Amino acid sequence: MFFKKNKRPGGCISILLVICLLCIGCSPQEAAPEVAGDVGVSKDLIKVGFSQLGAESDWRQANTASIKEAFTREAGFQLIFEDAGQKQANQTMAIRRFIQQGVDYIAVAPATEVGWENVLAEAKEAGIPVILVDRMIEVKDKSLYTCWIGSDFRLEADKVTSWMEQYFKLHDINQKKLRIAHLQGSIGASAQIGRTGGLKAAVKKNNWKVVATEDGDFTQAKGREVTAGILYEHSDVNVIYCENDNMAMGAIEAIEAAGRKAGKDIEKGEIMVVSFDGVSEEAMQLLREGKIACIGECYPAHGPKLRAAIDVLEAGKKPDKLSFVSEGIYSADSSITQVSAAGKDYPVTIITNN
Ligand code: GYE
Repeated sequence: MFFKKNKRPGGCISILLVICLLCIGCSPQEAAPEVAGDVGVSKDLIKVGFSQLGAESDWRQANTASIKEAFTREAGFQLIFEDAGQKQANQTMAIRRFIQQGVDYIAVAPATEVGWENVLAEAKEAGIPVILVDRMIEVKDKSLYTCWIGSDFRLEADKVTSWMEQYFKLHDINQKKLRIAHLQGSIGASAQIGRTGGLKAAVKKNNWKVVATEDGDFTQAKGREVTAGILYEHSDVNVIYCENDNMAMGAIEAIEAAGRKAGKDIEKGEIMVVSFDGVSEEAMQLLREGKIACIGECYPAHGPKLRAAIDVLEAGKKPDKLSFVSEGIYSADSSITQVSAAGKDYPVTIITNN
């Protein structure tokens, strides 16, 4: 079931607000920089409140940019953007503000999977459809959200571990000698849960050994900090499985600061780094240099799909409940051309210098 659009009295309120702001000699943009398209707002603009969980990674920044690009005034939208600084409590407050503001739609990129029942029940009560972007939530009552757009994080991980398995076999690497360090993303986030689940399954299947598991919170700084500690305690670590590229960048900084080398030749003492996203040029450059061995792609540009879902709702129809984006896997190493995950084969995109 999905909710009917709530026709808001907010248009008049917005016009009054603009007039007041002009009267006190302050431009509306200055007063509310994160409200796009509010100058001379027309009643016809569709008001969308978007609660972004933070700005922790390059992926996140690309995601934010895509949403801001899709929801412009020219396209007929007034976007109210709120950044929660990676705190779910801030997202709850943002959603409550959106409800008070009488938005037509609420979009949320949730920080963690649990803890959404109350605030989403309030949105439901107000008749405002909630669309989830990127991460999933765990709620018994699925009618608390209208639809979800995002990635299959477990599948991403299965592709990366399939690449690792093949690499070790093909290059005669003794898998009994693997000492894996695991850098997890923010605990409780779908991306962390899926990517951790994929590694755990591969560890079990192949009898790999994980010597350290740390929360790197998806940031470069934390990735660097925890890797430095891991290398200090476990000098035999030869693989670092990072749940995103920013943590991988931090891990590589720590590897180099410790006088070690990030690379695939683990028999010669290099440390193999694998990760996820493939969004920033910096990460792709590290991939070309062989410092990151492979990256499971995570597609960030959800703006157009979110807009398409709202268009469907505007037309009085029901969008698909779950909408997965399609993703691949990248490496600069040409020895592995495809991976298999969940019973399917996926080509590896070989990244070269050209
Ligand atoms: O992979 C990571 C980010 O939820 C898909 O969150 C997202 C993840 C992404 O911070 O870089």
